[in-house]
Amino acid sequence: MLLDALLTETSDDSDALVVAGRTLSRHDLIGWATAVADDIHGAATVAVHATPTVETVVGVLAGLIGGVPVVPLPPDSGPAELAHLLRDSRADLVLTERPDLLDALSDGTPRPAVLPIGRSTRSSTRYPEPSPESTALVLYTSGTTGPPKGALISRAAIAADLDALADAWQWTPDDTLVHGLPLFHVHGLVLGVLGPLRLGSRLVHTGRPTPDAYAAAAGSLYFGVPTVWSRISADETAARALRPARLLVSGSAALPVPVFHRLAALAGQPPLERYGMTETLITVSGRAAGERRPGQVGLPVTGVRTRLVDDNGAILPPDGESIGDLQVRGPTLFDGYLRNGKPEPQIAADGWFATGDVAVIGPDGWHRIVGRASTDLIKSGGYRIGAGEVEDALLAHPAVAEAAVVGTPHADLGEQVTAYVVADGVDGQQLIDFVAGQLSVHKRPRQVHLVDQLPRNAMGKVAKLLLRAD
Ligand code: MCA
Ligand code: AMP
Repeated sequence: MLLDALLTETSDDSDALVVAGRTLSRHDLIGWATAVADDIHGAATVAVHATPTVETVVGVLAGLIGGVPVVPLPPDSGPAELAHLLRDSRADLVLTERPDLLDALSDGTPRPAVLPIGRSTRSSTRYPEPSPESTALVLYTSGTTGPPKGALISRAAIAADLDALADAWQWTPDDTLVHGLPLFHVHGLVLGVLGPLRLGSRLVHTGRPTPDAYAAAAGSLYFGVPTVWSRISADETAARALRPARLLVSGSAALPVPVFHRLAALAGQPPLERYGMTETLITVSGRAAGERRPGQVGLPVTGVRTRLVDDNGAILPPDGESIGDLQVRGPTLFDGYLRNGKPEPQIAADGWFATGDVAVIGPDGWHRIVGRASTDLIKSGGYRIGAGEVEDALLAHPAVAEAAVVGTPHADLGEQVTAYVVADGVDGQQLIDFVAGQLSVHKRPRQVHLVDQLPRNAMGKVAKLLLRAD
């Protein structure tokens, strides 16, 4: 059961939840979310406009209590993206304080009903726990081509992952978790909100993940993407303020080795790295009681198995040298992508899922992520961005003839979105603004190179490796 501990807890916790400075007790959170569950009960799927607010936590919890699958909507989604998410997920209800949000929808898009989360009501209805196999969340994530796909995450997968992480990180009700990550991804929402709700720890969400806010929050357990840790490590006062913390956890992208060492020196401990993805949740991690190794992401968590395969599918030895495609299996895997309202399974009959990441596994089981097999998935500030989606957005501009999007190194963000465009009568900033009018902020290219032609291989395919090397 996903939330049994939360919902049967009799002792109140007056500051169980703090989001961007607003505090809710455990009783108030449950009473409010149950009232919203009364309102949404019977909906097929509910979308939650996932601003960094207590309302988002209440809306998501309401879906989980009432057994309605939740689609978190990135709050900065552009109109094209928002229309896709609502149409593809078939959400029949949107929880938002901003009903004007749906004005962005074009005429052809069916309009879901809109409900504000409100504050005045409390309910003590008791709902039966939905089946563990039922969908808790539909998380939209970028593929190499086309618009984002909805990954179906079951209640059982979330429960299994959170319990495995509680074990790996010695995460208990005595912890105060601090982070300021977006509330529409696995990192900020599943680990960062459902984790404290299931495991009973306090949560302080800082609104934004700034070094000052992390330093002021006095937590025992901190989550961040590498860009957050890099910014903290560059701010000596903030980094030193984290010395009393029990555990700093980094994930969603590779943590640069210099940041690992700088935090070790300033905060008194290096971050513990862990690896995962939307489709698998967190599968590999260091251990709170164990060693930390720069550039390595640890060992499979409880219940998860991993292996490396070569291009022909042959299994490679965990010898610390063989580089192969990482596959994972276990109870934390998703149930497929949503397609025409139904799950489209992605997991092989033998239970293994191909992550698309390239890795090395040592004889002692430690994993090192070498990179992604495809150049078409970019990680910028911990956000996963599909090159194809940004290319489609650029190609929608009438002046653009051809577009190729790649990730190029960026000191703060890991990678930045860089576009190579063949166009006539338009400049780079106009194209950046044009993409921003359709997609989320972080999907905008940071740099646009206007070129006469794109490099192509003998098959006519754009040679992206040449562009990345530029
Ligand atoms: C951004 N800006 C731009 C452009 N892009 N301006 C012009 N052109 C552009 N192309 C603006 C922004 O709007 C912002 O403006 C300013 O530049 C700074 O943006 P940025 O450098 O991106 O910094 P930021 O806004 O502070 O964001 C950094 C961040 C953010 C906080 C680290 O990237 C973030 O929240 N990342 C977390 C992603 C995440 O949670 N991923 C987890 C996925 P202004 O200041 O005016 O607003 S789940 C996952 O990966 C798995 C499961 C896992 O393992 O966890
Ligand atoms: P997302 O779907 O946004 O969850 O992104 C998942 C991807 O993020 C993975 O497939 C990896 O490429 C990358 N990733 C997550 N954690 C790490 C990590 N600790 N080190 C390197 N890459 C990571």
